[in-house]
Amino acid sequence: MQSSYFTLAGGLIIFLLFLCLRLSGVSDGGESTASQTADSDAKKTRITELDKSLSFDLGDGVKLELVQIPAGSFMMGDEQGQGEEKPVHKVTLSRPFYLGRFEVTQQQWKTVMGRLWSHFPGEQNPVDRVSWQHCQEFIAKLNETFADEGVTFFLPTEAQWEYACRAGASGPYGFGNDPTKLSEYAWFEANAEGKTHPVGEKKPNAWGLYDMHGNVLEWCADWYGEDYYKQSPATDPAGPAEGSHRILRGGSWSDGAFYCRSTTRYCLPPWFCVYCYGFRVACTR
Ligand SMILES: [Ca+2]
Repeated sequence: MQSSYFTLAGGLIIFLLFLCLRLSGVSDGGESTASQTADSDAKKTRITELDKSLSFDLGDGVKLELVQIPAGSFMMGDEQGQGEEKPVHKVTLSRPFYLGRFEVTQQQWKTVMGRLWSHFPGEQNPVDRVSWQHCQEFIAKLNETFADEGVTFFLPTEAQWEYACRAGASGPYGFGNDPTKLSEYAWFEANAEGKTHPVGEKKPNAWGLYDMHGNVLEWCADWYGEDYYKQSPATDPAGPAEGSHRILRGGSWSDGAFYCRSTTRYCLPPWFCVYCYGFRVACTR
């Protein structure tokens, strides 16, 4: 009888040991699976491919959409414009790229940079009072965030910007020649009431880009060169090798129609920031 008790106790101990080992194994396996899932989620792409555009998930439900711009050629400059817009010359952009559908908003800026110092309030208003250098910090953070996605963000060159603003049009505006139509496409001196407005409220151009004319002036990558058009390379011009001022394009809420043309060239030192200046980002993939 005593022997039976020992046998029963021994069997029970072996069963409990087996159960412990089994549970331990399940637990290890479970943790491992959860860990693999977390890794997989972390590596999961944060880019959504839409029809001719890319949508980047910046976090907290905030998205950044860039529109596909085809490679191609156009006539850059305006013979009716200011001296620095001449001569009109043929430029070829040899590679397609993506360009922000909208100016970078204050919500996007705050999500990426963590703080905001724009003058005009409004999450969907374009970020303003940012210098060229601030824009580079924003772009560096984007490139860090999407480093594993094969994407490179940058400010557009002024050739890329003008090409995208024209969207195939040859007149002074992306929508044609008639400046009386500018109110349909832009916030500028005549209708902006002295402030920026939420992005995307006006009509887009033929390539689906909003606020290329007006709202905020947009920083471009290039150094400014007054005579650059006289010596510009015909393919993928990127501005002078050095300079003191960076390019801005498109005019702003405070500019008249003439200064919101596709070809108008502004320039300021890269550290300069007031409430007319913002930007949109470009990328290649
Ligand atoms: Ca603009």
